[in-house]
Amino acid sequence: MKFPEGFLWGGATAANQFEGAWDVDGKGPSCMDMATNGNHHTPRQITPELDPDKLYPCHDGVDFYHHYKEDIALLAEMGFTCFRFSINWPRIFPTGFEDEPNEAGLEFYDRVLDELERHGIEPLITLSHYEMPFAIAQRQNGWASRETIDLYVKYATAVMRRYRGRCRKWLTFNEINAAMMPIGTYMSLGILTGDPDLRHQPDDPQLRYQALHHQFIASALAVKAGHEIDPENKMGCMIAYMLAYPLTPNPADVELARERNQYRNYYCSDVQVRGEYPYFARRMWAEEGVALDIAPDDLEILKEGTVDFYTHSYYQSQCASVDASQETSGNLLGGAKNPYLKETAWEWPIDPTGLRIMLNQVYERYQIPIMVVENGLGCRDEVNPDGTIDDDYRIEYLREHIEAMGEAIADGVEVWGYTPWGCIDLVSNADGEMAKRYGFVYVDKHDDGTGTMARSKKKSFHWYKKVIETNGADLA
Ligand code: BGP
Repeated sequence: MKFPEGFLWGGATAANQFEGAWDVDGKGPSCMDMATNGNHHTPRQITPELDPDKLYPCHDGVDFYHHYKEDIALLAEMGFTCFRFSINWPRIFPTGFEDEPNEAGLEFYDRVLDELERHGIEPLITLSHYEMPFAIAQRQNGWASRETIDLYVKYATAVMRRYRGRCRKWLTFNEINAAMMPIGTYMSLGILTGDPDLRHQPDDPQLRYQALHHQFIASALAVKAGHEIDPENKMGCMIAYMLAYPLTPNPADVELARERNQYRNYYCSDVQVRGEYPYFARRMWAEEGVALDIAPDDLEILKEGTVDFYTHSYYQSQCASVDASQETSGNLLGGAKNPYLKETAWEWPIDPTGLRIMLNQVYERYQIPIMVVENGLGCRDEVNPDGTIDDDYRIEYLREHIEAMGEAIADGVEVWGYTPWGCIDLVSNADGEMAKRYGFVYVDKHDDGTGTMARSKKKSFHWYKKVIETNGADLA
């Protein structure tokens, strides 16, 4: 297996799950700061007022804010050439409505970038990873309001100006297609419906697709601004790729899988890569009872703000079946169980070949460079009495996915790099728990909020170091 010269090897994190220090140095509360902990069976609750009797895992995260030097040194020790992280919007604009950015917040990322530069690690920055200042949700219902576009552009511009020349790869929104599902309503769009259940928000496509339209406009304006601020900036989209297979060769299943792939995966990336709504949008809107309010200049803005590269997360595939009894809601994306695949303890099907398939699908459609910016196995880790952690299951998962990505590259797909998720353990997103870990580095923090935050290397740490050293040649 040979990876291209200069292939970027790294890992990925998100501010709200990682940084902690939620109210330090002038930071305002973000939407996810108002979400309680949960687990696989108990959804996180959105509490517009903080409840002193509840636990808010994002408040402390794993305290990257105070451990960044040590953490980046660990990434460097593994040989990282790229680190994907997000900037915490309310650290820069505490409510979103200020005219001037919070200098102390900007200085934190100066320090992070200093450390990365010292170690020769290239940053890849997500401007908004499931987060916005909570005040925007409260005052104008997040992305439901068109006014949020200006607040985002102000923030994105301030950040891209400040770090001009220090970061050359930017992603406008994490998993922008989360808005295609009810779970995206609060998590991605900052809309307060009054229903506290983060995962099972009321299904209101009109509200979600209109808010998503505002995000598309904001993304296109940020892409344009990024190019103006520094012509060397590469601006990317980020899609949660939900690969759907037909459960059977019944043409009705095949058709359902086609539709799911189009709606869930390509509706958003067609807008961001091609600069226009896809041909199938009209029918989708009609079927979902959606009438978009599109302002006169919007379609031109979308055309002028197309991205330079495509990035995505990939964790699992799913099957589509017209037989309702086959469909389960076990994993986040739903779908029918695939009898050929094993599942994680959190019921996410494990499908490395799916990564090769989807990379080919995306490249065939767009012919622009791709980065796999999230992938990984979320599971429990046991600490041995001597403090070591033998996470062979994680090594196996990653090895098989790297192999599949290598095959896609051999197929001819242009892949720039690989940044597996949660390279240092962090708070899980959908469930808000610590028990579900992804890292090469273990963090001593637990679901009840206890723990020393001490970092230790898992077996996968040493394995990934060797993978990077040999540019993917040694995956053993
Ligand atoms: C993606 C998100 C991440 C992340 C990951 C794993 O959807 O972009 O923020 O957390 O999934 O999901 P979870 O943390 O729920 O296991």
